[in-house]
Amino acid sequence: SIKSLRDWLDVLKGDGLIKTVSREVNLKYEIAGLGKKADGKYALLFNNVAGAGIPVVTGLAGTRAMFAKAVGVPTEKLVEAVSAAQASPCDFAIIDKSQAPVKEVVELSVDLGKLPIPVHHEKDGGPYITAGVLISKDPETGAGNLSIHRLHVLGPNRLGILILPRHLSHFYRKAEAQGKPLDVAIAIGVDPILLLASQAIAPLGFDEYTIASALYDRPLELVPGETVDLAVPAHAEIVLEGRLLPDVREIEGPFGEYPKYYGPASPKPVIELTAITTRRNPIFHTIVPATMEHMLLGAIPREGGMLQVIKGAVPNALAVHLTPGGTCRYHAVIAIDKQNEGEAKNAMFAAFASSQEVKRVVVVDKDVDIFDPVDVEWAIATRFQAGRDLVVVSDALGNKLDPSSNDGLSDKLGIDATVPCGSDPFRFEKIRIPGEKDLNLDAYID
Ligand code: FMN
Repeated sequence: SIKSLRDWLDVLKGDGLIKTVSREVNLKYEIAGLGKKADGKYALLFNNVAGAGIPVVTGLAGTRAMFAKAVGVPTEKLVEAVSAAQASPCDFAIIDKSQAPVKEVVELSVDLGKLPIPVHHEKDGGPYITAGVLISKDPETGAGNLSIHRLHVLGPNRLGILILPRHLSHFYRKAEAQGKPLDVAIAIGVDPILLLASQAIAPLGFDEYTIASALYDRPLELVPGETVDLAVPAHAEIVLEGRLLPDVREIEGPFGEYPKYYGPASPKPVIELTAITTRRNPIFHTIVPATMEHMLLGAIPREGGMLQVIKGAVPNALAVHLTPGGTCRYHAVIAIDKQNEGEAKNAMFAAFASSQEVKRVVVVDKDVDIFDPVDVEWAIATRFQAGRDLVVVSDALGNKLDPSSNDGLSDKLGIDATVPCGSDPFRFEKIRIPGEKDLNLDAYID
């Protein structure tokens, strides 16, 4: 199985799922524009980036099938595999610096100008690192954490960062209350497994490195940082080390985000970088915001975590899908094998509880394909009555990047599109033509 970005690029090459661009491309808009065109089809490797000696890759996994290939499971088992990894975490391993490719080049002064950091959207505040896995630790308990954050280049060794109210913000608040900086490291150029693990919706104190190790099916190899008290992925292309400064805020943004709107500019925390370590001839990875690479990274681990929580409440829940039209975050569809009246509503509550971003949940029966928006709408059209089956909760915590929210305060909508228990089964039986599935129309046409 893979253990680095390079391993993954080899797999993509073998499957014809990466194309190389040798023509010169601009960091401003051109890489993002081309990445967007290839979105959901194949990865792009830019070998000739104007003004930069380092190649850029984007679209590492733009389909569920590509993520499943990385994890080594069939596509329909992907969410289950992520969920299982979270349920049975494994130890990581600390290896010696001499064995760690990411330590081939070590520099204690950082000049971000040497990295090929793209500008993605028209109104972005500047170049952004979008595919950095940020490593941090709880300053009190020492528990580790991984998360991805948009990082605005504010100077040669300064990054502005958006920290939504989750685990990193918790650590930062604790450090800041003591007037201390918080050590962080940012790994750029890792494989889809580590990217997926970083997105796990795990309880506070649950180290995502252990979920990654479970997904790799072997201990993820880490190596101590040079200037920070953190272990970093030994096979990353690039690791930036630094610290989140206490009581410092600088303007970060705007930035074109996954809901296809700009996150506004405002004062945000700042990371001061203290070291950069890389492989020889590193490759830089950028995620073009709002592409399927970005959306699925959000959806797959969330679906895995959500399914666990939903099954805890409704054991006969079957599957959950965070739909692309709902930004792969806001709209969930849950299939249940309904046994008791009311279960659909319990499944909704569990979904809302498992992820603060979810604002609409549709619950359907097992004869509905939750990945097919037409089938889901059909269930709503024919099995749902608003007076009976609608749930609305006002003013819960949602997502600040949703422009319809009131700075993150968001209403929650539940739609029970399941057939009421005790209904006449014939009334809700889907029509079917026997043998249709196996008929080959082409064989009949003259
Ligand atoms: N979360 C943020 O708080 N700020 C961001 O700027 C941000 N950017 C992201 C960019 C990408 C490409 C992806 C895939 C996710 C991003 N996220 C961002 C989401 C977090 O990384 C994710 O919710 C993570 O699980 C949070 O981890 P935590 O709960 O352990 O803190």
